[in-house]
Amino acid sequence: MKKRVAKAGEVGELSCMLLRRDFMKAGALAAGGVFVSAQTAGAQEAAGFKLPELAYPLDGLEPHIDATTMGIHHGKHHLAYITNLNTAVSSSADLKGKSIEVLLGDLNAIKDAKLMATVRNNGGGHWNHTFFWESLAPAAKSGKPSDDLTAAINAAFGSVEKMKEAFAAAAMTRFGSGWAWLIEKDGKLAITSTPNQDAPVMKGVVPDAEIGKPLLGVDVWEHAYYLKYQNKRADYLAAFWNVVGWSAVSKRLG
Ligand code: MN3
Repeated sequence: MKKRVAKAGEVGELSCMLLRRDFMKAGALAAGGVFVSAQTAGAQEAAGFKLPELAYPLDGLEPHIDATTMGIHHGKHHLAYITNLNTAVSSSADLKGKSIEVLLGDLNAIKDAKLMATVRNNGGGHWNHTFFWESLAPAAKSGKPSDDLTAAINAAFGSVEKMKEAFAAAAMTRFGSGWAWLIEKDGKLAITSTPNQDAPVMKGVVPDAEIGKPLLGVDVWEHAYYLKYQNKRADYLAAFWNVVGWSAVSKRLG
C-alpha cells in the first residue's frame, strides 16, 4: 500500500477536523454541564417547591394590575403557599418527591385530615398562582384567542364576549375568596368557580362538574386586587382581560 503523504492543504483540513473534534468535545462537556444542572434542578425540586420567576417585570401588567399588588401577590402570598407546602410535604415520606400535579390529583390519598387540608390549600395556592402568572401577559402582548380556541369558545358560549360575561359572572358571584375558571371538559368548554385555593385539577375533592382542564383562571381573592380596586371586583375583572396572555391560554386547548 502506497503511503500517502498529506499535502499542506490536507494538513490544514486535518487541523480543522481536530479543532472540530475538540469543539465537539467541548460541546459534549457543555451538554454535560447542562445535564448536571438539570439533575441539580431535579434534586432541588425533590427538596422543595420553588417560587417560579415571572416572565414579565412586576410593573409589566400596569396599569391593569399594579406593580405593588404583583410584588406582594407573587413575592409574599405565593411564596407563603410554597413555604407551607414544603413544610407539609417534608413531614411525610409519602408526599416527598411527588409533583404538584400528582399531589393535587389525588388529595384523598392523604389520610391525615390536617395534612390533607394543608396540601389542598397551599398546594392549590402554589398551582393556581403558577397557572395564573403564566396566563397573564403585558397588555401589548395580550393578543387574541387562537382560531381553534375562538371556535371552541363560539361553540360553547356563542361568542368570545359571551364567554367573558359568563366568566365574569362566575367570578363576581364567587362569595369570599376563590377563583373563576374557563375549563375544557369532555372536549367542550365550560365556566366554573372554586372556593379558596381549590382548583379544577383536584379530582375527588372538587365536585365532578368543576373538574376539567383549566385554560384560564382568575384570582378573586381580595389580595389580588384590593390595593388598586378596593371593593370594585368588577373593575378588576374588566381590566383583567387586557392582560390575558391569549397565546399561552390558546396552547392549553386540546
Ligand atoms: Mn392570590
